Amino acid sequence: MTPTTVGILDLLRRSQGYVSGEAMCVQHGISRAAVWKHIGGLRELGYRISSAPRRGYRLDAAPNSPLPTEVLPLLATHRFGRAYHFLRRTDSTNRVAGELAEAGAAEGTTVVADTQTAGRGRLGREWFSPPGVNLYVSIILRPRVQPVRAPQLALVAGLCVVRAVRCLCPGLPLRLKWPNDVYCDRRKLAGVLCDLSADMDEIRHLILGIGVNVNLPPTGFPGGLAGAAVTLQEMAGIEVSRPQLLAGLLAELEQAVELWVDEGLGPLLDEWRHLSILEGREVRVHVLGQELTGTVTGLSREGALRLRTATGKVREVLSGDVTVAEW
Ligand code: BT5
Repeated sequence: MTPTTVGILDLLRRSQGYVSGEAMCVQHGISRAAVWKHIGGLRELGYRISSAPRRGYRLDAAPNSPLPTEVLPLLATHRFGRAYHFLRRTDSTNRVAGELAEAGAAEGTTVVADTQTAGRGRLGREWFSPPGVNLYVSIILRPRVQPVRAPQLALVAGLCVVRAVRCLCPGLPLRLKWPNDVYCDRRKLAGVLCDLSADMDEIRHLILGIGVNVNLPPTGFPGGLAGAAVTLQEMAGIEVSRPQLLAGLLAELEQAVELWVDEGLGPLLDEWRHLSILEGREVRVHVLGQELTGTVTGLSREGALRLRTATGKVREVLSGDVTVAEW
């Protein structure tokens, strides 16, 4: 979107009713034909704009889309989202953010896509990323912490998703499944993917990727996910604003990540444990090709999953994939 298109949108937003084409021409030093082109561009992005002879143009509705023009005015952050890259379609926002990070992009740089053609989960799995309905976001982090702490960020991010969702949709039965899932009503609502680039003792950058199912109709999931995945709209019974949810999530993340860098997981642990769906459950954990079974006894201060095995030994797992034997 060009600065002139943004300026025209601003004019429309600030006016209660119609804005004359003439006023737009004068303000931006452009022709009538150019105004028409910019209005067309905004309509293509989903802005509903009426036009009436001799009265001009009126903004009737903005799209429920994480366009920069919708998200940036809502941002309450200092760094997160301040450099904001919106893509209508890409393979994976984590890949794009990774490239930007390699090229030196600042911490907090945020990449958002309306749809992903190769959205990634962990361990080569896929993230279903249809257009027009959900959130797919990746944020570049450069935390000054030891690389061994990096997996903790998935826990921090999951908690931030819960906090941001609660602000817009209070009362939902949101839970966290170690290490990186947000659940609602025993179905997966959101997932977190951290891509780490590090030396032995320093993190170069970390890409924090988050996918949230927002307004997809329940029938929109493919066969394998139906019954296992859930959306906010289905649970809350309302269409949820993607720009508001994203702005809220970025604010939660900026605050929580700063706290985590300074003080570790400690200040966040009680809330996390309270939301954990795994406490006391029989689980199988896949770690580096091995399978551990046992009962979850909690989370360590470092964010490791504590498991009591059949022999009574307590094991701590730093990262892995958990399957619950029985809900
Ligand atoms: C995750 O992996 O949960 C991490 C998902 C991260 C997605 C974001 S979107 C923005 C950024 N860019 C990317 O390319 N990725 C990140 P994992 O724990 O491995 O879970 C993957 C599994 O979740 C899949 O194998 C499916 O079973 C399930 N799944 C896939 N798409 C889903 C969806 N939209 N909703 C719920 N479950 C889904």
